[in-house]
Amino acid sequence: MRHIIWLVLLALVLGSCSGEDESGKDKTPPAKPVLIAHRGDTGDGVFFLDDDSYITLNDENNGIDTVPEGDMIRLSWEPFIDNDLSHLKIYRYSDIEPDPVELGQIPSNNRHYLDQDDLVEKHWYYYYIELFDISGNSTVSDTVHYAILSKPGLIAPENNASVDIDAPEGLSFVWGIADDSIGFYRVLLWDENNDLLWFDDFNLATEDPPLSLKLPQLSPAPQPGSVMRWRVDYFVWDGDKQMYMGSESLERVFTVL
Ligand SMILES: [Ca+2]
Ligand SMILES: [Ca+2]
Repeated sequence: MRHIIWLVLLALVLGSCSGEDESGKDKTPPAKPVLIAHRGDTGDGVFFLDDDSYITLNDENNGIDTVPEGDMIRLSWEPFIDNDLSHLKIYRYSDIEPDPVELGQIPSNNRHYLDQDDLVEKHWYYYYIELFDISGNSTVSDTVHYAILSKPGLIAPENNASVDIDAPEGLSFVWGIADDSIGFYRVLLWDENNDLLWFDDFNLATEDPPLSLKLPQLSPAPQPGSVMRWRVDYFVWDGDKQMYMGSESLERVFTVL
């Protein structure tokens, strides 16, 4: 008898804590998922999360963005907090497809989603997710947006080149104009540890293509044999949206002689 009383008490306690109804089914939806808006780009420096804490922006933590691998948009979100989660659905709409489209469904332990559809350049795409728990309850997130541009084509140095950065003429990064908009280009250089060694912005004025930027003397000087990775990002301001549209070129590597 004592066991039965304990079991009844236990059931009452569990029921009142976990949002179950009389049938024992979980009715508590997940906490609202938080998508990460575009915070800026690699090279922009720090982004303040609140008054006291900031992060240095990189390709991983800058929120919704494009990627070097293709004409894609990568969506990311804050870690989910519920422990009874199952999966999430990703939705997208835009000016050219105003009704939200379900892009797919992925397990809830993912931190990113890569939209690899045929995205149209200079169109703003809006995304939100719906997060489900194992009982089928769901909660919809906020909405974030981004627009991609065409990618700059890299010209020199060739991929996998061996480069003497101490040569008298130095090392110039050379690329082609991405489109006919008035924007700016950012050349980015990383070392093998994925640390950003150098970047510089190139504001297009009247230059004829191809465009180029010369690598300055780095301190400390890269060791011979070290492998460097570089690419060129391209940005065009959208006055209506008050943010940049962006693209990231394919990445190349070279070895320091
Ligand atoms: Ca639940
Ligand atoms: Ca970017």
